[in-house]
Formats: sequence, structure tokens, C-alpha cells
Amino acid sequence: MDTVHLEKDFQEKIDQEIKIEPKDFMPDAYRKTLVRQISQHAHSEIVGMLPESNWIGRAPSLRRKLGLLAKVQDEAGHGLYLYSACETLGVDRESLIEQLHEGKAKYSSIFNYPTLTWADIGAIGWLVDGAAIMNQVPLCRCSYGPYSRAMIRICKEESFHQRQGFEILLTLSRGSEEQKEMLQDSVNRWWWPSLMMFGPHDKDSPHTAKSMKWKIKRFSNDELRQKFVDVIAEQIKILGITLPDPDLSWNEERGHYDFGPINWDEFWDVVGGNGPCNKQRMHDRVTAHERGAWVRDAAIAHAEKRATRKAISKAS
Ligand code: FAQ
Repeated sequence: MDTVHLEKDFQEKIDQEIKIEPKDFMPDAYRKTLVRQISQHAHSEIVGMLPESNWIGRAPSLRRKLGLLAKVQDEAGHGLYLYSACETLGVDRESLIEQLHEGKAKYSSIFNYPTLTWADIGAIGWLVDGAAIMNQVPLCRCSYGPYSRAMIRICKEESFHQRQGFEILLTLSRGSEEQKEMLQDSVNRWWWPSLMMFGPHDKDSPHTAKSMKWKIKRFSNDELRQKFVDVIAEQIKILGITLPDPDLSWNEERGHYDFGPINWDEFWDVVGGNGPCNKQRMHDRVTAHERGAWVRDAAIAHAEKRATRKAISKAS
């Protein structure tokens, strides 16, 4: 079959909601888009462990420490599922990791902000995981089989993370004046970066149209951002604090909350490597990778030994 027919069949499968699997035909641009998105997503999970790990040793109780440890471990697991999904597209994990460490690959802008207080751990759970879920639940229906299946498990764990974050904030909201101030300050700092997680406005998003045609994305960046604002603007009432946006108001006609302008200069600055913690994050990630080299070497040596033993026992 020639490429034109193959591409026609491919799009028909997608239109009929039939999953594309690793050995199926796929246009090169579809493969590239998936490698780009899934690898950026995997990197985000791995780099996303760093801001939280800052608080593992300083969690206010054993229960909080256990919860946070489990969450950070989940994120490592998400990274691994996603790197594996990406490998089904014919790229190897080492080269993806190399691109990240050389500063050539993107990861979510949100993880370049500092975690200054314990309330930030709650805010990350509630807002950052909340934004991640809003964006990732539709990815469970992504047209590419391995990515969609990885996302089902990831989303279940992310929902737990979000509840854990909200519970931390709820506890602070019922605490002392100082704790309430810490809570408000944290939400003030994380709100706008959370909105930026959804990516640029649709008019400035070069990939959305194609990704929606291929059913990699099911909703545009602005559609998901709006859904998120609508949910959070209601949930915050329970915490008895406010979002740092004087323009936030319910619009009866639209049936949505209106919200103020996003600082896109800040967003592109952070994406470009100039956020408050970009350099620290990359330094910590590369150091952790280098320190873990002996574990990877040992695992490879063990696998080789087992393979040799198996070959010898087969031959004898
Ligand atoms: N940060 O045309 P679009 C998490 C880039 S996981 C940095 O709109 P697209 C779990 C974009 O890559 C969070 N760069 O692109 C957790 C593209 O650059 P390129 C990560 C961004 O792909 C929680 C350019 O801008 N989630 O939080 C960002 O159609 C708590 C043009 O943008 C995912 O990765 C950004 N925020 O839409 C862990 C979900 N936004 O490649 C620890 C999967 C955009 O041309 C603690 N990804 N860019 O050089 C997606 O859904 C999509 O890739 C979007 C972007 C929606 C992020």
C-alpha cells in the first residue's frame, strides 16, 4: 500500500476510536509528536519529585512524611511508565535522559518554582496535581495505546495525590493565624504558575490542531484551563481563603468563571531556562543520575550474569 492510502487508513482508525499500537503504521509526524509529548511528560514527573523532596526530611509528622514519601515514589513510577511508553516508539531511554540533562528537552514549567513552606506541599497536591489530572484524564483516551494505558494508572494515583494535598491545606485552614497566612501565601504563589501548566493560549499553541486531529489531545489548552479555574474557584471556598486574582468572577452568560490575564512573559522565561529554580533543578537531577550510576551498572551486570548462566544451562 502506498503512503497516501496508509495515512488514510490510519486517520480512519483514529476517527473510529481504534487504538494505534507500536507495530501499526503511523505517520512520522504522529510518532514525533508522541515522542515529544510523552518524553516531556516523563521528564516532568522525574523533575517534579525535586521540589517535594525538599520537604521529606522536614514534614511536620510521621504520617505526613509517609504520605509525602509515597507520593514522590509514585511520581518516580509515573516517569518509568512514561519512558517505557516512549520506548515503544523506537527511541531509547538513555538518549531521552541525555537530552534532558543537556538542557535540550522541556519539562513542565511549574517545577521551576521553589517550595518555601510546608503549605507548598499541600498547594502542589491540590493545584499542581489538580491541573495535571484535568489535563491527563482525557489522555486516558489518547489514540496511542501504550500512552493511554499508562495514563489510566497514573490518573488514579494523581487523584489520591490531589486529595492528600487538599487535606494538608484543610488542616492548615483550621489552624492558627500563622498557619492560615502560610496557606494564603502558598496559594498566592502557586496559582498563576498552575494556570500556565496548561500551556500557551490556543492561538499561540502550534501543536494543538494536529494533536486534536490525531486524538492525542481531546481538549485544547484553554478549554482545560477554564475547566480547572471553574473547579478550583468553587473548592477554595471550603478553605476560607481567596485566589490572587481580582478579576475572578462568575460569568452567568458563559456559565464559567472569568479570570485575569496570565503573564506569558514569565511563562516563556521559565520555559526558556530562566525561572527561579531551573538551574538548581538540573544540577540536582544530573547529580542524582550520576550518583545512581552504580545501581544501573550493578543491575546490568546482574542481568548479564543471569543470561550467561541461562545460556550455559541450556547448552549443557
Ligand atoms: N511547561 O503547542 P503547545 C505533573 C511547550 S506532570 C513547559 O500547546 P502541546 C505530575 C510545549 O511543550 C505535568 N513547556 O504544546 C506531577 C511546546 O514546546 P515544543 C506535565 C510547555 O504539547 C504533579 C510549546 O510549549 N504534564 O504535573 C508547557 O500541544 C505534582 C508549545 O505548546 C504533561 O506533560 C509547560 N507548562 O501542549 C509531578 C501532560 N506548556 O515541544 C510532581 C502531557 C507548553 O514545541 C508533582 N502533555 N509547553 O518545544 C500535554 O498535555 C501537552 O504537551 C501540553 C502542551 C498541554 C503540556
